[in-house]
Amino acid sequence: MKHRYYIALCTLFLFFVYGLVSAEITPQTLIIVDSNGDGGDTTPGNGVCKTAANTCTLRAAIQEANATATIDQIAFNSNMTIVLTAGALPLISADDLAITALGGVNINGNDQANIFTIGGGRNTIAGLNLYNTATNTGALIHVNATAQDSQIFGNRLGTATDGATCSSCNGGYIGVSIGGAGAVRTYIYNNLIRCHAFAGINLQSNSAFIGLTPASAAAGNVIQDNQDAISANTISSVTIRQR
Ligand SMILES: [Ca+2]
Repeated sequence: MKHRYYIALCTLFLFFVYGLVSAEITPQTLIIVDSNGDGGDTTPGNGVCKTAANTCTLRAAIQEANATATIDQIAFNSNMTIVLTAGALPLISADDLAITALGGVNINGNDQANIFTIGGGRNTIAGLNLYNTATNTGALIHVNATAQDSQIFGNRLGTATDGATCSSCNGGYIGVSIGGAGAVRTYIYNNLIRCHAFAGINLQSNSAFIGLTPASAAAGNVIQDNQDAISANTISSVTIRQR
């Protein structure tokens, strides 16, 4: 009898502990990329970044973040070099997503037209090294017409970690392009932007401003404080296309 009482007590205790643990489970908000591979997520939207190789790649992380509203940050577990062998990274359609590194993550565009395309609101790309996209089209980061309040800062755009020379580290056609009249308020600051065949920053918006905030910010883009942002580009530093 005493033994039964003990088992019942233990069972109650286990249910109590389970209740405490399960009550603390919250939706995932951070994805950690742990692989420099380029495979996609096997099941976007299930809250877990996982490729067929049981890894989490940047491509899979973006797919998962696009499909899961609670995810707001993608980070990396170590320095790494990612080569895009499966095409440009997926359009960032999520809102409030920050993709951040601390200067040791390289993304080799492998001659794709773009590495990143931002299409959501309040997205951030920071601390990355991007290079080696096509020399006759596209941009390392393209901010498309549906993007709003994008933040692009602390990146090396056109060189790898070691700041390789332009001849050995191709910046591609454009560093950052802001396309279409719809892109609203793009903040580009404290980036090193160099070695692009066309332009460091290319503004295609009908309402674009450099270094100041327009009185009406509804359709304006702000570009400021770039370190050596535009000096090394061979054709044009900044192009502003009027309406
Ligand atoms: Ca998944």
